[in-house]
Amino acid sequence: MSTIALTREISPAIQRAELTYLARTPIDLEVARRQHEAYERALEGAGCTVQRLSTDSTMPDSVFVEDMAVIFDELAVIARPGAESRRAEVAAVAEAVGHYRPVRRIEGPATLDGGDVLVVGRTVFAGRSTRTNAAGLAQLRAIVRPLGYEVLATEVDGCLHLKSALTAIADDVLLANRAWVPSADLGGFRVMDIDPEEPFGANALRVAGGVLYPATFPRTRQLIERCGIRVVAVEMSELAKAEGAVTCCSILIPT
Ligand code: CIR
Repeated sequence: MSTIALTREISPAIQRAELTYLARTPIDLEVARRQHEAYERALEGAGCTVQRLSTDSTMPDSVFVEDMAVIFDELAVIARPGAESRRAEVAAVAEAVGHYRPVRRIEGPATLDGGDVLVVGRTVFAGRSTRTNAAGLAQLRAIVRPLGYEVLATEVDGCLHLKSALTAIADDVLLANRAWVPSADLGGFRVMDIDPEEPFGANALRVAGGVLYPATFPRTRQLIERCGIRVVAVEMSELAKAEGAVTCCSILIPT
């Protein structure tokens, strides 16, 4: 089995990226591009084949490709981003994903961002956030429940997306900042809590043999490693200024 990692160029307009919880600070485009390339190399190092989509200045947030689609074994759900400024990003991602999976779409007025959906085996954690509304969750559930997925919906409170607060680091282990998903039903999963000094540390990207993880959270990194999980550290400091993290910058498609 091989995995396609769909990525997307950083827009020259990244300075105009959507911000919800952070104040705007200048992003060094060259540094951001270098970090993004290193991220792509790390994905290749983990055995993925990177397929990078192009962008333009009408799509400031296009690098955060994860928000456009959610991949299941059987199909892909094409999102309808909660931020109107991001809706132009959908078309090219849907087209690319359509080469690998049949696609189903979230239809307006429902909204859903891919960053609010975490698939772990047959369990789907789905967050209601400033981007994903109840209708979006209902459409997602209607698409995947007949396929045998259990959807556990939760409120996201205090961060942008569900995956800012919750990701998987192994088949049966979640990494969490529970302060941002206080009412979440975490199923029967083991939960590793982030180090309290690193509130943004719950976003890890699972790839073959380990996780890609931001270099900026050494305390949580140690906790993950103590669990016997291999961590490949990546620099995400520039894209973090646009509220991006490691899962946001790719869509992984097992083929
Ligand atoms: C946004 O606000 O949509 C972007 N500036 C950041 C998106 C990050 N995506 C993610 O967490 N999945």
